Amino acid sequence: MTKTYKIAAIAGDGIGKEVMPEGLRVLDAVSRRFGIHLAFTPIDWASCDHYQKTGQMMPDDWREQLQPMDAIYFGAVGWPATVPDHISLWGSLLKFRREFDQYINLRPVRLFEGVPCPLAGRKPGDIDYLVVRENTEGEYTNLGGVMYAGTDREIVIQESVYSRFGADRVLKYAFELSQQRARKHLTVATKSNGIAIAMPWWDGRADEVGKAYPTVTVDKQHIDILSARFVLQPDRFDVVVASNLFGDILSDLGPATTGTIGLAPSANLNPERKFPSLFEPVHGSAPDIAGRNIANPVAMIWSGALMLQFLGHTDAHDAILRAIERTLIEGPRTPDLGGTATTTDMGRAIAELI
Ligand code: GGG
Repeated sequence: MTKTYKIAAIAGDGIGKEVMPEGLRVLDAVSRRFGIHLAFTPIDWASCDHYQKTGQMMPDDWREQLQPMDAIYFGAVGWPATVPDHISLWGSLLKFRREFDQYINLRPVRLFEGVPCPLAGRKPGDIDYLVVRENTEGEYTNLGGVMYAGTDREIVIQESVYSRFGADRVLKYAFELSQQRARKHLTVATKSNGIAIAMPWWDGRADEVGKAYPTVTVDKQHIDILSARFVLQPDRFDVVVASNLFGDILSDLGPATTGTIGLAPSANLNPERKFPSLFEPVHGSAPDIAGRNIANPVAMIWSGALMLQFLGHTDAHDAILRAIERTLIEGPRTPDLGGTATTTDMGRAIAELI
């Protein structure tokens, strides 16, 4: 009997609500073509609207509702500004990542044909790498506090946390991924000259874990020069592994060099499949363009392709990628790509090519 995949569809906030229908449109087209059974459960919580109605981002039984799902398809979180960003993020996305142990955040960066590159002289093929971001610890913690609040002696402490368990598993994942690729090259993002305890330790874990992968070449780069090389020499990169904050920044910078972050997808993975994994665009809720139906739906659609690939349907993933590639060459294009098309126009065009 054909398996039916249970997918939670959480649009969230801002442009999440506009790109989600296009992601679902393409998933519907591809599932019909490949005979894949997807059963979507639309969810309106994990949103600031829900917070404004109830005082919390998610219901108390969110875990029970999502645990039976095979995957979570997520739009964006954060907006309107009456809900502070740290409340919306910690009340939804960061909860999913931690409590469902989605410790890998895989973020492909690729320059497509037909998309003007802001870096002079770069062509498709020159920018094609994967950012592997540690997704459950590092600089993203809520450990710390404020002393002498409101006085001129005010002190704020925010701890970063790195565990051997956490570092080793993301490094192992990145080495294995690098080993499967043609170039077999791994860049380890560090800042061991400045962050003088945690980052030399992180580099040491990379050395230790890397012993099992002798075919992978490794270079460690300080985050500052690494960021400059994303712009100046993007062809140096194949797989880049980074702690949570460094990975977050690099995976916005990388797509910006490919023309628009509106193209960038991501997969928040629990590789052991003990918990559902979550697939979402890299971009956020984009209040500046929300409500105008002009957001680029490609990141959402490509994230859906990553979801199908993770569920074992590489053929369906490839079909979506081909449809995206053709649309980026032939149009229609949203304004971030220099066009005048709507989110819906672009989503429809990609779905029609499936
Ligand atoms: N679709 C992703 C989203 O809503 N991102 C909001 C955001 O600020 N994310 C931060 C993060 O990925 O850690």
